[in-house]
Amino acid sequence: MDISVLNPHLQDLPVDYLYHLGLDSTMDLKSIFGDTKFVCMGGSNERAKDFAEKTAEVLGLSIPHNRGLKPIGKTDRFSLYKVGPVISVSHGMGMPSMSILLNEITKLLHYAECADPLFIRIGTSGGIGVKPGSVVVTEQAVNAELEPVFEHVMLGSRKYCSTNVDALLAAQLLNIKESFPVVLGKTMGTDDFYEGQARFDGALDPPYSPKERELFWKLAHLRGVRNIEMESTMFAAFCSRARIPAGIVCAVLLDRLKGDQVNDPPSQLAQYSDNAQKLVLDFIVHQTLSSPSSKTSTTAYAATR
Ligand code: R2B
Ligand code: URA
Repeated sequence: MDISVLNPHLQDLPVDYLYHLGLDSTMDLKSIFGDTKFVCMGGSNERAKDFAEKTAEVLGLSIPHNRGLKPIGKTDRFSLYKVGPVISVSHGMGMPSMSILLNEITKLLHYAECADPLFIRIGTSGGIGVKPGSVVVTEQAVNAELEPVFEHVMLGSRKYCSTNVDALLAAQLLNIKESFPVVLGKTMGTDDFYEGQARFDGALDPPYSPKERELFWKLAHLRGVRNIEMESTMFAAFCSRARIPAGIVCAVLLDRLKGDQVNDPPSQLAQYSDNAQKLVLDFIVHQTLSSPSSKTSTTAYAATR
């Protein structure tokens, strides 16, 4: 990790409490997290656990059979698992939640003296002219105005940060062969699921017409946007400031050119999400096999709470 970009004020804290994770800097974080290579984040607690279990399976790591895989730290906000070189953690919905997680995970890895982790968001999204079940690998995140910037208000003024992701990581993810379509595209990150994503099925009467929406979809598609979700710009901006290589891999749950409601059967939606997880798992296996230094742990870490 490039410590030159980290907050110098952290040195003045006798103890840094990572409040939302239920961990702090006096703990032996190095022995648990020091060998982390991949930090994989998804919205829900269940999917973080699911991904951790699949990671153990594909890397051939054993999970203590008497206790199963247990989350590390507290779980009222996020659920965090460590399996071999992989952290699987939930980030909740939206940029404020993602921001809290990114700050605390980054500090955690710093205190753990972790060398060069990659951060990957594995999410769900609405496609723009992309079929459900496809996976979009983000080439750049854009905001709800289709601009590649993340706006952050500090001390009453607006600050801007670019939203580029790691081009090499995106290329490596796209290189993995899968049985479902994997496409490269820009990802629009919004602060709302309903009107912020141009839906007509929110609770309130939208202040736009179907014709206006159609024009917006055309413009977005023309600018290279292939999916919409709610964390990408914040995630990309944070990782770019922190100089941590970042990738965003999202399953498409529905094509927004065809509708608003996420109404495929739950088993079908779960299959779509599995596709995004599978692409990242295949990437991790590929990287782990091609880099022996990644094979540092032999067991899935199951911490007590
Ligand atoms: C995708 O799905 C969630 C909303 O349903 C949100 O977290 C996102 O980015
Ligand atoms: N997540 C979103 O943010 N939007 C969608 O349409 C589907 C999933």
